[in-house]
Amino acid sequence: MEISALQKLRYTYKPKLPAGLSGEITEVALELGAPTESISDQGELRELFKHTYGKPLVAFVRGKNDKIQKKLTVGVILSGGQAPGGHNVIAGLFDGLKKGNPDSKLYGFLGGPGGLTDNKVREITGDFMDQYRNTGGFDMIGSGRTKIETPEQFAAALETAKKLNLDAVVIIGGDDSNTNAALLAEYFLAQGSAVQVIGCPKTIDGDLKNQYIEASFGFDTAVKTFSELIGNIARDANSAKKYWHFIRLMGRSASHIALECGLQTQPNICLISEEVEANNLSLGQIVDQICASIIKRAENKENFGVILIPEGVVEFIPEMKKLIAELNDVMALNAEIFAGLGNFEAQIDWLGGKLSPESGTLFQSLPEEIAKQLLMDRDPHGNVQVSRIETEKLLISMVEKKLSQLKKAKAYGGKFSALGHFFGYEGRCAFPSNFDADYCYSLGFSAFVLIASGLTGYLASVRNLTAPADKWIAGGVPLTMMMNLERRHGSQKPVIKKALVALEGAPFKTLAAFRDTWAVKTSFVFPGAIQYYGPPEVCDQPTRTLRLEYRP
Ligand code: FBP
Repeated sequence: MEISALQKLRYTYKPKLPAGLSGEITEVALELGAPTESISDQGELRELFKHTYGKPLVAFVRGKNDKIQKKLTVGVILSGGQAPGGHNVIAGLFDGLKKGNPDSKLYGFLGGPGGLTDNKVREITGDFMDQYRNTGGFDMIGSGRTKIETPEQFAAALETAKKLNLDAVVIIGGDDSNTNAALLAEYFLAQGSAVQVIGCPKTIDGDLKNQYIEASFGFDTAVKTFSELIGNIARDANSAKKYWHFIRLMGRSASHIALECGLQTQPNICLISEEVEANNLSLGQIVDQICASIIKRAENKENFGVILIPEGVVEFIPEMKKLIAELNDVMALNAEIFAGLGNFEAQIDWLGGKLSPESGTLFQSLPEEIAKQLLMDRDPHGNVQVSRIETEKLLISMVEKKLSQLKKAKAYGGKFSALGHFFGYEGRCAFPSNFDADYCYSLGFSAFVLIASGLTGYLASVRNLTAPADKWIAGGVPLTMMMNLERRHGSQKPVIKKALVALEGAPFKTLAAFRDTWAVKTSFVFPGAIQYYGPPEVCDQPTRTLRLEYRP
């Protein structure tokens, strides 16, 4: 198969490692911190994670490590949505294992966590690995969203680990997948098994972060890819001067992606779901805000613009949130009946009277396509699949309606022509930026060191990310340290806390300081495509979010 010139060149890219991980492998040692606590619910979590709770933070330093050359057999899983750099996590893990001991083996579980429970696996050899270095995508071994939750699934995972003689499993995933990693680590120990479990923080959504995890991998490349596209659209809008572009951006719950793209491109409007919720905004109020900018710009003869919409916003508008929660409950409680209803009309008939009066009225008022999308299947973690709800179209139709009313009342005299876009899949498999290529490789290498050092129930961590890569600080964070109890499917469950956009944080405050100007005055910035070769200020810059959070 012919490959592109860029891919060929990327194969030769040597990811940068933090100083603590480069040099002689026998000199990568561990520095242990004090015992840790979970973020809340300490008593309950200590009880639930009897074997893994309270472990110390770990940093890698130069020093003697007599365990590092042990021969190991490890299995790796890519879990959940694709994120640029996943292949480099595997590359870092593979190279670490082979550096430690050339006889160590790495297996890749196929198609996500289901590969572990169903023992679908392939060995990762050097030749196979080399075809995927510094490439995007998860196609090397595939991914999946299977949640390991039943006793049978846990037992099947242990069975596979025994059959393959595994020393450890590495789970590359987001908050839900790493919650699973924590449960699996605990389960193995409770069953008297020595199989270790290590997680790596992945998700373009950027919501798996905290004091010790500065960013999840994939976010950097995805936001740079989306920002390039948004910049191109903004320039087209500024050239043609005839369209308003409503651009929905992936990110499920959190608005980190929209916020970062907003900071990079300076659109007229950038909605932030967390702010919508905090201010208790209704759909109508959001539409009013958008119309205010359209009207002001029309007065300046600028009948064009760019609006960024986080895909999760529907779940943060209190009235929509209530409706979705009611639909979730009704659909979950009557799953079989609901699945048996032939079509949308039958679903609507059946739903009649099952929603509260307010939610029923709101549901009726939605365009048919949106109502249908709200009734689509939930994901295995019980989430509504927001990537399939076309909020940009909903907002366009509501804005059109409002503007035509205003026109009749002579309160608006502009022209309004809108186009909808959705960016998500475009950015999830891009060639990882140098940042993600280096970060992911370092995470994979860190996972190896944690395994070789005999640890379990840890998330690989690489910090100080706004500094050059050799100054990064690698180590591990106990998974239980990031957990709390949350209500899921009607009962309290231990989960890793999702990081939403902090309204008191520097990235949001920066957007808030400028957006009133951007709403009226054309202020677009055009970031251009990710560059892989060239000066570091062009190729290796971390996101604005990271720089604002860690280098104010
Ligand atoms: P992860 O949290 O698993 O990384 O996935 C994130 C995401 O890309 C969301 O931004 C998006 O809503 C969702 O996956 C789409 O899911 P799917 O890939 O199943 O269509």
